[in-house]
Amino acid sequence: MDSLGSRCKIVVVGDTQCGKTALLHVFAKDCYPENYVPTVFENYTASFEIEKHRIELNMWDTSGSSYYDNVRPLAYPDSDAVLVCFDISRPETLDSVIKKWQGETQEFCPNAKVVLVGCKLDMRTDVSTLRELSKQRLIPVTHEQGSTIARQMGAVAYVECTSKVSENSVRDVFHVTTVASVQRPHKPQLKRSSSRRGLKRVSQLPLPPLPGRTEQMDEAPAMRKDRAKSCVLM
Ligand SMILES: Nc1nc2c(ncn2[C@@H]2O[C@H](COP(=O)(O)OP(=O)(O)OP(=O)(O)O)[C@@H](O)[C@H]2O)c(=O)[nH]1
Ligand SMILES: [Mg+2]
Repeated sequence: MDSLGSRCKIVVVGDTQCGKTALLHVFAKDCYPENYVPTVFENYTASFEIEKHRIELNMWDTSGSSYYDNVRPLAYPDSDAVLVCFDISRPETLDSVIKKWQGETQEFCPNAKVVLVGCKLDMRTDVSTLRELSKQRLIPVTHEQGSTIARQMGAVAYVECTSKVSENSVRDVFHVTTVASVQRPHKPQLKRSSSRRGLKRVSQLPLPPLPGRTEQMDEAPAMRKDRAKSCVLM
């Protein structure tokens, strides 16, 4: 946060194709990219209003490719929060969280709040994904596995989302992250009023945010049920 507490820098990391760019596109641009375009670096802006204070979010999208391991650290300085992402349908991407992303974020931004994000929640019940994984005697990452790793790595929260199916689940990720970034000891709780779409998103945020918060109507019932347990604060 800057000295006025009005800016928040969020860096998004995780294995390649785990869903980082889709997450940022849905949140900041209101569009879900069906086609995969590899990232090098990309910046996004949005804003939240918390108790009448507007917080500008400066979000850095990075490449998950090891080819960029030497340039990715350029994104880390002065970050308030790091979203460490993995793909729920690819268990090896959660392994990488421990093997690679935890160490890298600790090394380059030890003071940033870490939120572990399980992307592609919709794929947990996808029949062809389940079939493919079962051939290797695997299953998609469970909620419990994700929250256990989040706890192990000292994350402030574990959140699951699907950029493809639920914009609300994506909003929850940034909601939790922003609140964690601005939180000071003994601060009064924060409240959400309204939100608006587009590059400049303005919303006021509820605390405690999750789990079991009011669900909204633009999701399939199964997804609403999933959202009720999709975030765990550590
Ligand atoms: N089913 C499903 N597919 C998703 C979701 N999010 C992203 N994808 C798809 O997964 C692929 C990779 O997504 P990206 O967001 O580009 O991946 P990335 O993590 O930015 O990858 P790099 O830029 O290489 O690091 C794309 O084809 C997306 O359409 C999701 O929530 N559900
Ligand atoms: Mg990308």
